[in-house]
Amino acid sequence: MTRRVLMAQSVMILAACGVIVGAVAGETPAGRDARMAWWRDARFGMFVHWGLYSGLAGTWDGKPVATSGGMEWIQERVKADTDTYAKRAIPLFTPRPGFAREWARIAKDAGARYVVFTTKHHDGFALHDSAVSEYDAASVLHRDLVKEIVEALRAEGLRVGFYHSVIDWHHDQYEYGRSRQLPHPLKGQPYKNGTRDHQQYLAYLHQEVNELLSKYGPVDIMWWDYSAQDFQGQEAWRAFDLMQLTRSKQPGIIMNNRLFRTPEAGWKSMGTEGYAASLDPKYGDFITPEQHIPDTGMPGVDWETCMTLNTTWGYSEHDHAWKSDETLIRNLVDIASKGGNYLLNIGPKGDGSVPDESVRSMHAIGAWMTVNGEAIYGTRASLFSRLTWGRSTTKGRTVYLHVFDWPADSTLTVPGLMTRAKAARLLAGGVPLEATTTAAGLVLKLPARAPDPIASVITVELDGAPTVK
Ligand code: H79
Repeated sequence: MTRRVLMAQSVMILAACGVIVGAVAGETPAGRDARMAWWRDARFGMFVHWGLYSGLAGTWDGKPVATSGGMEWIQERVKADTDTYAKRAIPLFTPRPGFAREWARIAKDAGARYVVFTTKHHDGFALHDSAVSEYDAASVLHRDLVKEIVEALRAEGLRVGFYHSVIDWHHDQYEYGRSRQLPHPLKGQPYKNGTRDHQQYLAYLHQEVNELLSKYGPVDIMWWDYSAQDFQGQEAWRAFDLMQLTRSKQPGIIMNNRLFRTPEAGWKSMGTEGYAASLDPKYGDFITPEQHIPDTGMPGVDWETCMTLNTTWGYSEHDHAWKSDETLIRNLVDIASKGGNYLLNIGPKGDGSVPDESVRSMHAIGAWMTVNGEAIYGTRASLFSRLTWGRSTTKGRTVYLHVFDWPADSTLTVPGLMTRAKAARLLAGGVPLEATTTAAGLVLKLPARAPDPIASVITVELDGAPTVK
């Protein structure tokens, strides 16, 4: 018996006993840091929600389903069974050639370092060519959309993540009656096909994931969605087996915490704001505040805020509540200053094209990042608990000051920063600034006008490791 077989057996025995081995068996803290390094440095990613719901665009029976909220949930919102939904949605899902290259360019131009896209959302429609499903892009369109998207993203040098819903509103063995908290369009109704066997759904789910991790080259992120307090983890998804499968196929992969819903896995409640600032790595690599930025950083916990540009994830023609450039850029800065990542969503239309407003917003972020990206990429959380005029990030002995409110008297104080400054300059154009260390902290003399009305960055090179009193 080889050592490897022995190890595999002991893992199985431990798992069977309910003793869970670490997220990556035998991974040291240094190994984990190395695996997480690119993601921690990236700070900014683009999320894409795109599937059958995109063509419906928030409209059912010729009427808006809502003017706000997630229209990727339209099947659930109108309580349609999967056949009714598919019949209406499939003819409207018409990916035009080259759509993925447009996404990749938008992400690249915005300064995003990675893209996470929906390989399957709750409606159950798979964007790849699946051997275990006929509810997939290959059966319906004779295309492998995952392949097209991955190739386009790689061509732009972007890291690739798969959003994969473990909730499934299509599969005829998915036992939606097992959870009161997880949504299903037919919730409360008896199974039309008599009894269901959730284990059959799980075999299908694992097989789909296996395909996704085997056929498209390296996958950088697996973004699971989602679990409930009353149905999660091993019971609901055979989660530890799913994670082990994922790691065995993609050793360097980074996974979120959504196969679980417990405090140890970073959850406080069923609300998407209900995160806990803790995460045992056996439940995933990062926690996932949704549509919400935590008030403070969380030392020792990796986190990523995912957020929409308007209020829906999947495209809706009725949602015009677009966030301003100021909000988006300041959100990115705020998140970086707290040591997190920003995963910002676009919802392409049924033909794959991206709404003009989204293209414009992503471009505005990119324009800011072209000048100021140095103060975001590869930085760490602020050394200061609160700055009245803006935010700060750090990189070694460099402190970046992101000024939101430019001082009227041209004097900026960084309270408590006692380390002497070797040099200070505006990141835009490199204009040198006078910097003096005083009893109150570092005092900078600024030009009268802010270089950027949204966030102007000042780089301060310190004489030694920063000390803040
Ligand atoms: O994929 C996106 C959402 O569809 C999914 N996670 C992100 C990344 C998600 N699942 N649950 N939730 C978000 C929270 C539930 C929000 C709800 Fe609603 C509010 C469910 C019903 C009201 C938003 C608005 C979804 C449908 C309408």
